[in-house]
Amino acid sequence: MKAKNTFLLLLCLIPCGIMAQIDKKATPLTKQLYTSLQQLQGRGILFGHQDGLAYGLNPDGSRWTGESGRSDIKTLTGEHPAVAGWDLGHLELDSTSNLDGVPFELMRQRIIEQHQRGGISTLSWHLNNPIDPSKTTWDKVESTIPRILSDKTARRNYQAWLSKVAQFVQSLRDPQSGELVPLIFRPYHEHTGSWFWWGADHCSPEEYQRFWRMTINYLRKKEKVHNLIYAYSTDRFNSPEHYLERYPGDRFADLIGFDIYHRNAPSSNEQFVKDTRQMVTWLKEMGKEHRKITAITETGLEQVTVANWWTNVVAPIIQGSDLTYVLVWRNGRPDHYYAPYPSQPSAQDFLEFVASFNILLENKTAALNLFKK
Ligand code: BMA
Repeated sequence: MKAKNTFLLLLCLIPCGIMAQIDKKATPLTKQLYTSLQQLQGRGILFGHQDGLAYGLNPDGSRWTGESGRSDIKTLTGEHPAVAGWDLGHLELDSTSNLDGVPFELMRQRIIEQHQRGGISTLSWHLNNPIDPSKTTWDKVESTIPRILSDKTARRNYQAWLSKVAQFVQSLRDPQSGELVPLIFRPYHEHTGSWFWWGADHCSPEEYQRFWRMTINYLRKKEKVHNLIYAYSTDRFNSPEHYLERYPGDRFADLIGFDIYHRNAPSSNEQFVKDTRQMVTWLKEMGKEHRKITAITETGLEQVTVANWWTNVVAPIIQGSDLTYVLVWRNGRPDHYYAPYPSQPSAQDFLEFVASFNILLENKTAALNLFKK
């Protein structure tokens, strides 16, 4: 290409905010998905549900599990969620099921089906503590990250866990084309809080960043994983500086997002909208500046106790936000669920939310052909 043309191309790309993926060797499908998600910004928001394709709640509030082709969102709307959330916790222990009882074989199957329908999957990882694998993700063994960074044996043990993640994501292939399924990988989330062993009180910002970069480098370079889009997601934050305090750098994240839960509704409704709207505004600015796509990577009001929560609380937060997706947490138990199901008090409002606020479920997402070549 002539120098002048290259210059013109650059001129066009920079203001459009187009950013190449951090993994230069990403598979063509992964690159295509990332480009499609960039192009989607401002045009519609994908709706996600954690574990939504693995289990949920019946209209009488009891649990169902493992049924093929079922999800609570589909029962209510006729379509699966556009984004399926999954958690790899306990894969590192060689368990057959994850920490919430989802068999990894079922997860593998559902991720492939989700891809075949034109949808996306995202993976979080509530892993146990690599320094003492008998301790859960919530056990704060002193200085886990500093020890992994400084002690060779600890690092090797941790990297052996990463190899299991690599093996899992590299086992996800479209049976027709044989191509690897692209995924959004979102490790070490909510690290502005301190409830996980990688949280703010348990390592310095610099240690967190080094740990993150080592993790991504190991997956990319040692394990040659090239079907991941990397998501960096905090919990609540009180300024862009706070958000970016532990950010590993533009070469180590593709998507930036945050997790936020609504508690004490309805008295806190207004405050929640105000605070979350502020974070979404900052996120949009940071997304533009760093040329990253953005998402609310986890949210929800437990038991969706406000009947018009979707149109009255979520809608004002996400309007004009340019977010790529919003994911609600799992429908785990009758007292611990975040998505509506038929007969749930907010079910009607959810239908209105989807229809009126450009919320994309399975069908519209498939029509976008996010993986087109
Ligand atoms: C939490 C709860 C827990 C679950 C964990 C990891 O928010 O849903 O029950 O084990 O996420 O998925």
